[in-house]
Amino acid sequence: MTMTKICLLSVCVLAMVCGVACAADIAVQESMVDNGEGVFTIGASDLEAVEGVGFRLSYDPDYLEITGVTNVSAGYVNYHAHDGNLSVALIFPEALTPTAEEPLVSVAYATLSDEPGSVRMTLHDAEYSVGYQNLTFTHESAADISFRKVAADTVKDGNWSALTPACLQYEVVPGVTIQAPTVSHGERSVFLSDVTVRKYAGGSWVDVPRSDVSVTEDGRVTISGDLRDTAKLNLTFTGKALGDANGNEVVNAADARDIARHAALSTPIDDVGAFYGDVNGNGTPDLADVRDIARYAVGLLDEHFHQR
Ligand SMILES: [Ca+2]
Ligand SMILES: [Ca+2]
Repeated sequence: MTMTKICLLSVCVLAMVCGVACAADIAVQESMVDNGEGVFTIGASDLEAVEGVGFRLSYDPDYLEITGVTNVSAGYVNYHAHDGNLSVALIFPEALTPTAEEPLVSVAYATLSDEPGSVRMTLHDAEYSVGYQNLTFTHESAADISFRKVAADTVKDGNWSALTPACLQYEVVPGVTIQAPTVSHGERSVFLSDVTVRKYAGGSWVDVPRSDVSVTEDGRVTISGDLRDTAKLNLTFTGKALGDANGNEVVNAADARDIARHAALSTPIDDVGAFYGDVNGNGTPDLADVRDIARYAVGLLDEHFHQR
């Protein structure tokens, strides 16, 4: 009994200290999602042992419709979306310490336009409860979510093969953060870092010079030059065909040979070559891939490495 009292007391003290001193944060976790229908998530950090969280999100209702809110942490959710405002209340059956990485809720949306867009999301007036006390903190944060329009995705649509390179093409509005996409196969993944860019300005599409486009090692794409009249950007990220271990734009016996040397003699093959050479997606460029690529090269297998 004494222990319980001490514990309750310490929770209250912690809560009061936290309520004053903590800059607890609730944030929209994605910066880019696809237009049409989809979900983005909201997470929280620096909240300790909370029994409930409430927040309000404002957005542009002319571009975006919120169609539902699902609690992805344990507990119950109530929400109300109206006229560019989404109010959310979460109640946890047991006190929870959310982490920034783990989402609290996922929010389903539909964009009201087929065009790419960017919406400023503002989170307001968060309130949370610790030790059965409501604690409010005046906290407002804003971030832009960009909605991209995907024009082509050979990996998602199943066209990626020995004849068709991995490719993702999409449109965005200027000013958004652009990250080179990764393509995954089995347990490996690589960046599609080869990018070409066009801009829509003055009613037509114009190529952006390669010298104006740079991609950092961690995949951040920067476009320099004058984008003032640009309504939208089209980005095409291209990788290699499946099986093109040596990256020379064709899948043939030379790729099989390089993987065979790598597998048998431990001749180094770079990470990108290892990714594209692993045609069966088991995580290793091995003799099974050598066999499949060799069979493809002589016409026994089709471009998806299936029996003809
Ligand atoms: Ca090749
Ligand atoms: Ca393999």
